Amino acid sequence: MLTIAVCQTAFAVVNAQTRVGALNLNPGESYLCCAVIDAANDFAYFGTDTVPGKVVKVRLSDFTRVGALTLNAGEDRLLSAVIDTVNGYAYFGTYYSVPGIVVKIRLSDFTRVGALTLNWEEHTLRSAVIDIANGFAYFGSENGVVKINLSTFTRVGKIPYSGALPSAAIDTSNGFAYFGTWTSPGTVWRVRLSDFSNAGGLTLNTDENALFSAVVDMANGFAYFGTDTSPGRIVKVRLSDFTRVAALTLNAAEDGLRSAVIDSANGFAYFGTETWPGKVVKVRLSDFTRVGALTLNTGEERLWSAVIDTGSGFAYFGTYTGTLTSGAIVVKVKISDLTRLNQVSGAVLNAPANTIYYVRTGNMYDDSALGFIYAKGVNPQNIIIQTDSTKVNQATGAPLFTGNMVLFGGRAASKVVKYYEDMGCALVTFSANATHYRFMKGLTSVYSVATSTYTPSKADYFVVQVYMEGSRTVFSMWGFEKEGTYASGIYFADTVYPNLATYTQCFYVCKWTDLNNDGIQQSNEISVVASGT
Ligand SMILES: [Ca+2]
Repeated sequence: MLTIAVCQTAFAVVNAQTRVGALNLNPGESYLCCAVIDAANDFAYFGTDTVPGKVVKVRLSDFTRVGALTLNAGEDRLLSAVIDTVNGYAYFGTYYSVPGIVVKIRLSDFTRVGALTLNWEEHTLRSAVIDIANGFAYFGSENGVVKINLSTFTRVGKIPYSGALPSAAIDTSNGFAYFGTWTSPGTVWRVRLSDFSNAGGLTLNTDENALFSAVVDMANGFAYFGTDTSPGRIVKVRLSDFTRVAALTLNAAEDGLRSAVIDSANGFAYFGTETWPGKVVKVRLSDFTRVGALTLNTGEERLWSAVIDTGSGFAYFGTYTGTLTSGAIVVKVKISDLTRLNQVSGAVLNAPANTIYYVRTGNMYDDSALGFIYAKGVNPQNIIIQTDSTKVNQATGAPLFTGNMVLFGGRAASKVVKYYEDMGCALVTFSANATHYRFMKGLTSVYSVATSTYTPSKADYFVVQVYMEGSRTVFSMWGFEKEGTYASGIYFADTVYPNLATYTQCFYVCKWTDLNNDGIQQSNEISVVASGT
């Protein structure tokens, strides 16, 4: 059941990307040029283009700034970074120092443990990659690629190149690193890691200039380079024979691809733009098409750094901004999910015994709807109540268990539903204004009902939806009022379940009208009024 007084924050959703929130850093923590992530320990680290450089530590789970580390004098303007999550160190490369410096940070206690000064001409370290297994990092300087032995923290050697190398990506499985040049057109330089040799250059086509971002899809054998052009272009390079396969020109005003992350498992890459405000452009790798772009809020501009936590399904973009009174901004973006309703078959109904959690609210209408769904499952499952403090955090509504979940009732009835709506995870959320109840997808109303004519005992509305929280599938049904929630159960049992394979959208908003005026929800009185992904 829902009440009129409910008011909630809505989130911008475009093509299954959602802006979840923004974290404003402190004054002086400006111009985020590089970032690394330690997802297992729940932290990301952003390097600033300031004098001296700073490293800002962000905890991912609650999206808070933990602290900042100010480097030594001369360790200025951090433009590149790599992380060794196995041994617990991050390395940041300086810009504009002559010679260049690589600063080593211990992650466990977030301290600066040393710095390596390169040769005098090896400055402006714009890019870097790491080969953790073999213990080497490679920094792109304005005088070539410099190899560093991480265990001894010493300079090993250099492959000369005259000019800037703004992007880099590494294919450790085949033993190559790739560096993108700041030229017109751009060139991809390949470095063989086994003997640290120049393995050739691939010159791209006209207008494929200034390769400012790069990612590698090791599983499928491709690299993708983003250009600093207007509009931005993404060039796909096949690694097996080191050839240019294709290029994707983005839409107008999707300019200057300064950052990129990849979700190889799900087959997407995300590019951050040099625009005001910034945009995150999503590209599907399987057919190399632009899926869509998420425009961030005013002030969240110039996305020069990014990291991704594919396990939780979030990416984080750092802005190249800052003033005397405000630092840069880290924007959290939910990248998933496009989970289709028909996936409920495998994720819930046919799941092994006792792996699924049905969450009761304690309200008989919600829990009656639970019964309709539960009865369609092939195995016995867990039925819990939301007031069980061993299963649900009573303060936040966060589930305290792993496993897929089925939820009944709206945010006013279920604290778990409220939790997922407020964290930006739920696909369709509830909103009420002065005149309407609304089913929202981000900031967009997908269906609204005038409260002046709303009579739930005669006609009510509900949503059936499925979405992901990281690797967890959440199957959720709720109505504006109890009549709608109850209707969702009978509708699933009678109409959805027998035709589940045909339900290829992520959410369905339905209307029940008491056609025979008996005060009871029959499934032939229910129809879909909106659906989508
Ligand atoms: Ca009826």
